[in-house]
Amino acid sequence: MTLVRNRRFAWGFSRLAVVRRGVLVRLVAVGLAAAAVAFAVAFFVPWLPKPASKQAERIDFVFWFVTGISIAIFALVVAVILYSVLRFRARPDDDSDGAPIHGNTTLEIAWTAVPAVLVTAVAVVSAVALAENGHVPKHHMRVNVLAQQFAWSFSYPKYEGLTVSQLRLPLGEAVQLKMRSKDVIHSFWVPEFGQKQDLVPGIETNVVITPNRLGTYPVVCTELCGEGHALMRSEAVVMKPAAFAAWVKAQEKAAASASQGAAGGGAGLAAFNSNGCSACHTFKPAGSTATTGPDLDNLSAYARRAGKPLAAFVRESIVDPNAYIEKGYQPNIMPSTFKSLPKQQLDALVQFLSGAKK
Ligand code: HEC
Ligand SMILES: [Cu+2]
Repeated sequence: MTLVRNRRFAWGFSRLAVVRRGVLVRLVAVGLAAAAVAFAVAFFVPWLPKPASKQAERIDFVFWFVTGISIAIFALVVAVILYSVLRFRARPDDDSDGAPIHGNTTLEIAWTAVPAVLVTAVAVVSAVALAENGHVPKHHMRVNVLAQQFAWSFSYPKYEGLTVSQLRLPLGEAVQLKMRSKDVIHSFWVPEFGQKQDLVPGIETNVVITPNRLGTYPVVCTELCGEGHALMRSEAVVMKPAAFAAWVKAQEKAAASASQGAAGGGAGLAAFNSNGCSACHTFKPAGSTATTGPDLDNLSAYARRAGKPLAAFVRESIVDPNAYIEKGYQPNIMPSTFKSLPKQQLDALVQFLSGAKK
């Protein structure tokens, strides 16, 4: 049994021009109800994180622009369908054919032209947002991002290559991230910043972020990059400019005092940070607190358990991470690429890790 007689349906709309006021009122009422439901679903469910950058706000604007148009069209379609299904359905005793009609040219022109205008508007708004987001302001800070299985490191050329495993940014200042990958394709994503950008071996990609909300946000690798992909996380901390400056000072001071302390400390600390070790390991002398790998403050205990002298154990753990696996940790998470580090860096690392403790 068909509920709607097609021809009756079309016939009904061919008379839209002369619809009675009562019909129009009902159509509008159903449309408004549908729009209200769609709006509630779009607006009251937190689909998107609260933006924390100018770029994310532009992306959000495009999103709401498209959503608004979609809600209006959804409401129109629901109103017309519901009304037609009820008003033009065949009565149980009605076996007659619908009236023969031949479409409606005005309607056809309208439902072709209106979507064309809307789609063009969406394209223009998106293109403008994309262009603005890609623009690098003249006054900006540069941060070099290095991705490797499975860690991030961030270095600040402006502060003599200060390298850390947690991205810290001053509020309100445009930052250009210049991104490189050491091994496979990774992808940089901070949901609150809106953008995603792949890091592809052999080329440099970049993204501009102008943070405009204080807070700590997750940095996520959003490209399946190997066994430790899910652990390839860090944090982006947006700080007040004064707090950021103080943080930079403190980092520089820590680096300076480390280089005066244990022999090789400066070089060791630099290697520890620039190779992403601090992204996975807690190690007090480096001020790192990551927990993907074992706490390196307890290295002597691990070495005893492995039955090896401390320095030899540390060296082996770096060049051949799977040789000894600490209980509670998995193999193949720590990168196996460090065996090709320059000898100087390797020596500095071993000294930094084994010399800094008793
Ligand atoms: C992606 C995370 C990650 C990175 C980056 C990383 N490690 Fe590790 N590391 C681990 C994990 C997980 C283990 C434990 C499993 C194992 O031994 O492979 C580990 C183990 C170790 C151990 C041995 C500790 C023990 O008890 O097994 C040392 C020493 C070490 N790492 C030093 C470093 C140094 C130095 C760097 C930088 C050059 C570094 N790690 C980079 C994750 C990482
Ligand atoms: Cu990755």
